[in-house]
Amino acid sequence: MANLNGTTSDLRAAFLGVYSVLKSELLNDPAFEWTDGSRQWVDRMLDYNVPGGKLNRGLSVIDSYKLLKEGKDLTEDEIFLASALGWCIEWLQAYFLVLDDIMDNSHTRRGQPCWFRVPKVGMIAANDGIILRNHIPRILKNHFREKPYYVDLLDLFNEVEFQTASGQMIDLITTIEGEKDLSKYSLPLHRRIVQYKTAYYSFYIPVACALLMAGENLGNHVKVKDTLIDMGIYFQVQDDYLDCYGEPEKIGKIGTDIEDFKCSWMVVKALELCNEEQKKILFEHYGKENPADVAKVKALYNEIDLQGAFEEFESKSYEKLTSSIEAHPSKAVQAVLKSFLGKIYKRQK
Ligand code: DMA
Ligand code: MG
Ligand code: MG
Ligand code: MG
Repeated sequence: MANLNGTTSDLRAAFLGVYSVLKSELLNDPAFEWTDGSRQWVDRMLDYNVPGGKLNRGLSVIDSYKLLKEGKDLTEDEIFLASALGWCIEWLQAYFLVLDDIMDNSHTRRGQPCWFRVPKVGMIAANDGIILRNHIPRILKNHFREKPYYVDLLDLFNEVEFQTASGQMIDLITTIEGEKDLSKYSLPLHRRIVQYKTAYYSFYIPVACALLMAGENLGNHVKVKDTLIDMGIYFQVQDDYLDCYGEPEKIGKIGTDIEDFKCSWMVVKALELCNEEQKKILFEHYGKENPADVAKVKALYNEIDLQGAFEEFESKSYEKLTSSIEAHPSKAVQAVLKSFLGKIYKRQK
C-alpha cells in the first residue's frame, strides 16, 4: 500500500486503494446471491458515482485524525480505518448526489452525464441511490463492529443522513409548482436550508468521525461543531455562486438553480440589492426553463454587481471563521479547522 504518511498524491493513491478493497467486499457480500449481471451493475454504478469527485470530505477524515494525533505517524491499521470512514462519507455523498440530480433535473456531474441520464439507467438510479445508502452500514459492520465507538458511528451517520434529507426537503418544497413565491425567500430561510442540506454531511461528519476514532466523546465538542456548521454554510454559498458564475469545465456541472427556482444565496442577495423596478424583472423571469428568461436574470445579477457582493461575503466569512477558529482552546483542533478553511477559501471548483 502507498504510504499515507507521505505526500498528497501518495495519500490519494492509498485512499483509492482502500476504495478497491471496500468495493470488492461489497461485491462479494454473502448476504446476497450474486449473478455476473448484478455484480457488474453495482461495480459500474460504484465506479461511476463514488470516487470521481474532489474527495475532500473523505480525505479530511485522515487529515483530521492525523492532526488530532499531533503529527504522530499513523499505523497501517489506523490509516485503513480512517480511510474506510472517509469512504463512508463519499458513499453518503454519492447517494445524495444521485438523487439530488434527479430532483434538480441536472445534466452533468463531475464532468460526465448525471447517472440517471446514462442510457439504460434512468430511474434505476433511484434504487441505486438506496443501494449506495445501504452500503454504509455494511462497511461499518465489516470494519468497526468490535470498536467501542461502533454504536456512536452508526448513530452519527443516521443523524447526519436525517439532517441532510430534511435540508433537501426544505430546499425542494420552496420550489413546488403553483406555489412559487419569491417574496418568501430570505437570508434566514437560505441559512436553514444550507445548514441542513450541506453543512452536517460536508463539514461536521468528517471531523466527528476522526474524533470518534480518537476516542473522544462528541458531546464535548459542541463548539467545534458550531464552527464547522458555519464553514459549511459558507461552502454552500460558494456552491450557489458557482452555479451561476462557475466555469462548467472546472466545477464539472451545469448550473440549474435559476431554472429550478432555488432559494439560492444569489437570488436572496439580489432581492436585497434590487430596486422596485429590478425586483419586477426578477419576479417575472426567475424559475423559468426558457434560456431567454435565465439570461434576463443573469443580466440583472451583473447589473447589481452580485459578484462584488459575493466577494465581500467571502472575505467577511473568512475573517469571522478565522477568529472563531482561533477561539478554540486546543491547537490540534485549530489545525484541523484551519486546514479545512484553507482548502475552500476562494475555491473555483
Ligand atoms: C446539494 O445541493 C446538497 C446535497 C445534499 C446534494 P445542490 O443541489 O446545490 O448541489 P449541487 O449544486 O451539487 O447539485
Ligand atoms: Mg443539485
Ligand atoms: Mg439540490
Ligand atoms: Mg448547487
